[in-house]
Amino acid sequence: MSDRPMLATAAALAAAAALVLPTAAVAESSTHRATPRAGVLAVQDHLQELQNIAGANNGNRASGTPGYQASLDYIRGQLDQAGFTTSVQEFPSMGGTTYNLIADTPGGDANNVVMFGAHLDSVGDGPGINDNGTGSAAILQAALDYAAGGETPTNKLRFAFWGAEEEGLVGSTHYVETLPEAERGKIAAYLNFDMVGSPNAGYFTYDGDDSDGVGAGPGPEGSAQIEKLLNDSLAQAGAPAEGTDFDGRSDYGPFIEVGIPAGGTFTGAEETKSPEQAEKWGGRAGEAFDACYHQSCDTVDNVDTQALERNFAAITNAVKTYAAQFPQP
Ligand code: PHI
Ligand code: ZN
Repeated sequence: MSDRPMLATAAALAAAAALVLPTAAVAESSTHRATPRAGVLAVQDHLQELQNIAGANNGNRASGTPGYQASLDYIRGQLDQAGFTTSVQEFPSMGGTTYNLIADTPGGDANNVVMFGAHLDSVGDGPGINDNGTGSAAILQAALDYAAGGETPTNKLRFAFWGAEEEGLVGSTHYVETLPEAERGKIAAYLNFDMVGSPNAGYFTYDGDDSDGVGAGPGPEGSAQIEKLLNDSLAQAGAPAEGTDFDGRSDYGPFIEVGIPAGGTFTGAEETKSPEQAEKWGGRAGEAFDACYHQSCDTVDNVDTQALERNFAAITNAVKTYAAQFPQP
């Protein structure tokens, strides 16, 4: 492609945006950089954008609010521009209406779909940047980076941004329950990312093989392989992971309930980091992984960049690996 039409488009976009955006938002907005960034720097740009959105909308991005709508519009715009096929699924929650955003690669085998999901809603008390701007921004950028590579996947990739997780996994439950049985059978795997930049980070992968022997049993067949792939990535990044039980506290719950293999990573919420964990991962023993969990202080300052970077590396590796083949060889 010659650079002339690209420049013209960028100039037109900038001009159009300047008309509608307040000056403060323009200054920090990633969408107005001359050269959009890639990788974890771009993930951080998305987080800043979500923070700005909350700031302009009563300090939160809770499902059913204008801050949620603006978050969805932002992410959808990025994916549309990169050539994904996006759709919005409406559903009721808490007496109102809210939405899931679904984005598919145009290519890939529609009978073998590998899904990556994150909840996009915050609680009402804060901007929800670690919970779960991090998971949303990380899978968004993994999708954009994959698309920029120009490869056609063997399996179709589907990225889901769930609404109303904080109201009880409402969006992901609605998606799975309304999916016709034949469509369910085409979903080879579901990978979930909820809180992947906790400020006093732990490194957890969902315990697909029940090797920990605690709480819920193993996930559907294939879950153990997902756990292994993510464990290998985190170990390589210098952060050997522990298991976290498949207890249904995030959006993978509805998927494992219908027998779809699942996995994901997590850096900890309100629980306390043990001395052994602080020894292994650094950080502060006796303190919460995320002391701002579900509070107004869950801002861009509530994110550990190294944890975000390591989890983003695990996500991009899973996208690349499962685009080609699931489970991994
Ligand atoms: N979904 C919870 C926090 C949470 C995230 C718990 C991941 C467990 C796991 I694995 C919330 O959004 O509050
Ligand atoms: Zn939450």
